[in-house]
Amino acid sequence: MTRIVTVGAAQLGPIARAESRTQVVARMIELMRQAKSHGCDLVVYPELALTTFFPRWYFESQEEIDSFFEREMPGPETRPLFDAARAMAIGFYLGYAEITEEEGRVRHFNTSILVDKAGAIKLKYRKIHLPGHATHEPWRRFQHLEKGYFETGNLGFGVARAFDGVMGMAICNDRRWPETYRVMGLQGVEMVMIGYNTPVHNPPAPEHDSLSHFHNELVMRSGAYQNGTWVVGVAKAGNEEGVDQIGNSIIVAPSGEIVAACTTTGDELAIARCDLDLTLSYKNTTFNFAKHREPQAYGLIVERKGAVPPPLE
Ligand code: CDV
Repeated sequence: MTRIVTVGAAQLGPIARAESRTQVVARMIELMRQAKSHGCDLVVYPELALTTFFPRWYFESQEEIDSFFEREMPGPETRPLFDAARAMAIGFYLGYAEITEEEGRVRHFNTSILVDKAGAIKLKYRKIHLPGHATHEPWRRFQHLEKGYFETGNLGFGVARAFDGVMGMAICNDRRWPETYRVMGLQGVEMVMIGYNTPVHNPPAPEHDSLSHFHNELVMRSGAYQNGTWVVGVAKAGNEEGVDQIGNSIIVAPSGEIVAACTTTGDELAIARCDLDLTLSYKNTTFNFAKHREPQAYGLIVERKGAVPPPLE
């Protein structure tokens, strides 16, 4: 028996700073309707899908920063998305900025949730690899203040049983790190969903700009293959408030092959019938971790944060 999950990569075009959550949610519901009409079980939206990508601006006022965050999920403006999904019996991955009180203090996370067809939150993830910088850097054409506006996620790379498989999540910059896939791979993940906002221009390394699609595909294809998992990568695309985003949303099979892709820079759905049992061909052979991994021989010092080359002779 095969386990088919039909997935819609629900790419969003630019979201203006003036656009309300209600307007954005209406766009998301329209993509969800299209997905349902094509038989999708699940739609995957981008990172920070409810607003413009606000870390591109330096704000002095914490109140202004907090205006981009959700205090409850669902809240009044996001409930229509949950209601539509439940009415259509379709699940979704949603990225959003989360403000919460934990351990006696206010905390900010870049978060995603996986919601099942009945409207229940099955898994929550908080972004671990925050890119960019913590303080204002006026030399940049635009800011990338994720390290200033969010804390490092504290939920690890967990997985959950849902949609008849083992599902995992990551957010944007996480997709460039092999640990992301491997930690979930070691828990048997069969589908990793990843929302992202990636500008074409990389201010600290403009020589990478022309390679942005190549790198986007490289990391998700290798993460999929090396862990025998489906990967669904979904972008915010187009020119958002003067900053071009790469788009390039893709669905990748456990073979590393791209099986569906968005081709525009606007709201667009790319759909694939993902057979979760295709993961077995990789998990049971080349990447049979129990049989072939040799972690005791790797000489790893796991606590080390940076790369430390051996001393010169
Ligand atoms: N939102 C992101 O995490 N963006 C990063 C950029 C800054 C490089 C990314 O990895 O796509």
